[in-house]
Amino acid sequence: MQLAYFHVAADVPEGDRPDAAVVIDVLRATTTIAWALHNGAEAVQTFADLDILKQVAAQWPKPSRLLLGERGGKRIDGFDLGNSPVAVLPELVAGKRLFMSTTNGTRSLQRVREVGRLYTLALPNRRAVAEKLLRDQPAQLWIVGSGWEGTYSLEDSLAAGALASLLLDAEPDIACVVNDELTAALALWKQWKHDPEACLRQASHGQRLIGLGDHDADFSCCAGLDQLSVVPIQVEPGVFCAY
Ligand code: 3SL
Repeated sequence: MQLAYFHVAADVPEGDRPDAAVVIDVLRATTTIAWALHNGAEAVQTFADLDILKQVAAQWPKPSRLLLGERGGKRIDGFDLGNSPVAVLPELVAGKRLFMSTTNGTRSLQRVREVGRLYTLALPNRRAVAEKLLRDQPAQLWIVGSGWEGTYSLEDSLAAGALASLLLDAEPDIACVVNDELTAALALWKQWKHDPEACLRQASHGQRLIGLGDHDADFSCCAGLDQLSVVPIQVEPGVFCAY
């Protein structure tokens, strides 16, 4: 299994397609997706473009849909929920389709939506995704971060290292690192693995969220390692269901 990490969607090579890809947006889109599916959402349908989201969502029965998302960390006007993983409670999301758009995470997902096997990863479902990959055995795996408006993010790199470290430990003779970005992510994980929340808080997007108000519950949720067994898997373009 060849493992490569790309900091942001724009770094993904054009015209190439791996056997599998994992998209990460630790703060907070892929953490919210994992918790929403764990809490019984029927699916999370992701959009980079807000107008398309609104058109598609309008065709879904109103009682079984929720609009969820943020721009610049703040809930989008008229949407039911922002992008907080602690807000996707079972009593709100169970049985519902969540129509989601976020500043960076859903753009990354859009960039690799043609990949045959596409998953989302956050720290809470890191082990579940790793175990699924070990069963699938893709020859080539892309791990794709979301960053912030095209720039590097510490927290996505931390999670890329966290995933790769499990895969390499499980299969030292088969899994191999093929780019320096992933080597650096592994070093980052080694540095922060005993206190991932501190890393999330130090990250520039962590600082942005702190500047927007109290996000303590979000930090603790997003940093909670290996708590969920859910693997969000793309079942049709942009639509993720629990595996
Ligand atoms: O950038 C994104 O896609 C979001 O996850 C950012 S936020 O944490 O919801 O502000």
